[in-house]
Amino acid sequence: MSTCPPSTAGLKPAPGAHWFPGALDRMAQEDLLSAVRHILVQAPLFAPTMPRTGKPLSVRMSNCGPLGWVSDSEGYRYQSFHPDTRQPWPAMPQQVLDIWSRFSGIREPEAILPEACLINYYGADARMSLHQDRDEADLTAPVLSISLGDIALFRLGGLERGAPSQSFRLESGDIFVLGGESRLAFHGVDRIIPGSSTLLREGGRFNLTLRRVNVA
Ligand code: MD3
Ligand code: FE
Repeated sequence: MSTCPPSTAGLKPAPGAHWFPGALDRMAQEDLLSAVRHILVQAPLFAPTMPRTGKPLSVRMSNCGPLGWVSDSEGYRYQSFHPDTRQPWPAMPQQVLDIWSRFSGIREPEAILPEACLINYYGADARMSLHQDRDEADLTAPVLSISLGDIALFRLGGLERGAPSQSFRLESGDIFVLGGESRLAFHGVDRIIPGSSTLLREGGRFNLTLRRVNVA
């Protein structure tokens, strides 16, 4: 398999941000989707709620890998088991680990592996409001996102909430890597475009987000 490091390919919308439109061809998307479906049999999508208010998020979630991100009235956290089934998260599939090694920009022999793969599912009306990802102890490792299904209108801002932002149409098969100065950038999903992809028979969008949580 060829390597495609962020320094030599893809677009660079902000320092430390790398966008690889069309990184995965249709066959790779279908193969990854089937791995996701298999995970969701063991670890079904759950409905996260906001800390304090208990208001449901519009996105549904699951995870694979040693740790998974969950949110409920107790707060946000990483934990090793599904909040409803209490079962350990399924292993990260090889396809996901291969994508990390090709696109994360982390060079051998560092071999820093992702510990969490958050699976977000967006139905037609789901959104994700502007936020920072800072629940990880290791904020030096990049975050890698994989889009499958309908197009998302993704917003990438700066290090402060009010900073100017850029909007991207993330399509099925796109990979986005956020490292360096962009690791703590505000970001969100304004909406998806229902019916813009034929990948998911039920419509909507999966986003897989690979993260290092603990300092290696
Ligand atoms: C920019 N997910 O799960 S992925 C999330 O499309 C999340 O589901 C969105 O934000 C989604 O936390 C966006 C792209 C992304 C992921 C992590 C980032 C962008 C990021 C971390 C820092 C800056
Ligand atoms: Fe995020």
